[in-house]
Amino acid sequence: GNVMLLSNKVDIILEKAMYEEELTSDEIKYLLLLSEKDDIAKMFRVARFLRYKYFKNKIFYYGFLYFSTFCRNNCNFCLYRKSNQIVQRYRKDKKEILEISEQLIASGVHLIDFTMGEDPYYLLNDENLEELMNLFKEIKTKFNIPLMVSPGVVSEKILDNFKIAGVNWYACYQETHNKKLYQKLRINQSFNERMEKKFYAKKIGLLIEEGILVGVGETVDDIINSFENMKILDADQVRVMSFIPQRNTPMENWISPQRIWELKIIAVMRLLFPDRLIPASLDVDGFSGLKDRLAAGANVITSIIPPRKGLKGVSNSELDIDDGKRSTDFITPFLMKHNLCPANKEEYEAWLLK
Ligand code: SAM
Ligand code: MD0
Ligand code: SF4
Repeated sequence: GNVMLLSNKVDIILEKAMYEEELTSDEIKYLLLLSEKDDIAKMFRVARFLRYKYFKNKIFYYGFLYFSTFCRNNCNFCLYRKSNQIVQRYRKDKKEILEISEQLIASGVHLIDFTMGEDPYYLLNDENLEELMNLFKEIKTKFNIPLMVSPGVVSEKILDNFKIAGVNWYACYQETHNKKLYQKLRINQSFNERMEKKFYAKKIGLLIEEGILVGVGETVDDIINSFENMKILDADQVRVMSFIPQRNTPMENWISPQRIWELKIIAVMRLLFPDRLIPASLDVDGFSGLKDRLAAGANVITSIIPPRKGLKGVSNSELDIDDGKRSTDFITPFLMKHNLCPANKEEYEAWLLK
């Protein structure tokens, strides 16, 4: 059986986590601050145990379609902030979006994440927005695939329309739940409004994804505070990403955090939210970062992007895209080698209905 020697504090906490007993903030903090290799390895093992309990060895694939990189905001961490004049922007047209979606679906993704900057072309023009809604409807009826939108903060009416168009998920990351830090990152954006849109989306039956950025000046207590907010939101998918400094932005000279920080947070999220979806994003360290994130308990691979379509990522906007290392063909053999495998369509859709 599963006999654990409860000789020290880490074992006691991990045993509680294994039985899904609620952890105190002190216990969560203790786990986040683990520094011994063996202790961290034990925590990752419990994270994988809980992942297995709810998902067996099945991993979900999310296609990422960043269809407009225009944005009216000026987030200090983001390459695509409005003031960044040196970045080449694009807005994919309807035909391109359809084609790329078709290609992603054929490659076996379980969902497509339609992401944009807060592009005035859509957000300030009802006709263009309606066309976008129609495109989502079309993709939905044609391919019967789960859809996510990541459009930034939008009105309740727009969220209603996404729901009507058949969209399943609204992704909108707070980055931090420390209001002071938030104001430094998402300058001139309302903290409360961004939170409230997620509550609204949840209320009208959309699934929601909440997420945090690390390496941006947060404390351990900020992370614990974010976990509490994720719980209150009842987020269906929760993510953490390490900050990648971007050229020609206010934070370009920051140092990217050591990855063990993100990995420990992934593992603790798995302990706290064992049945939820937790991404291993290809956008942070590309393909080479996948193994560790999966070992820490992630169960969704996000930022799958087809090569040579002129598409970009966000945090590592080009890494591994055009050489095909962000495609399912490349990733599936790697999963199999590590005793994991892509779920089938029905398995993903069964999770959505729960
Ligand atoms: N524009 C929409 C928004 O901000 O909600 C959706 C797309 S936005 C580009 C998606 C996410 O990418 C952000 O919420 C942030 O967490 C992440 N991101 C942006 N820049 C990043 C960076 N330099 N390093 C790591 N993650 C980053
Ligand atoms: C990702 N680069 O999945 C994407 C992006 C937006 N919903 C997701 C951050 O990692
Ligand atoms: Fe715009 Fe999103 Fe980048 Fe902020 S994170 S600047 S809202 S694209």
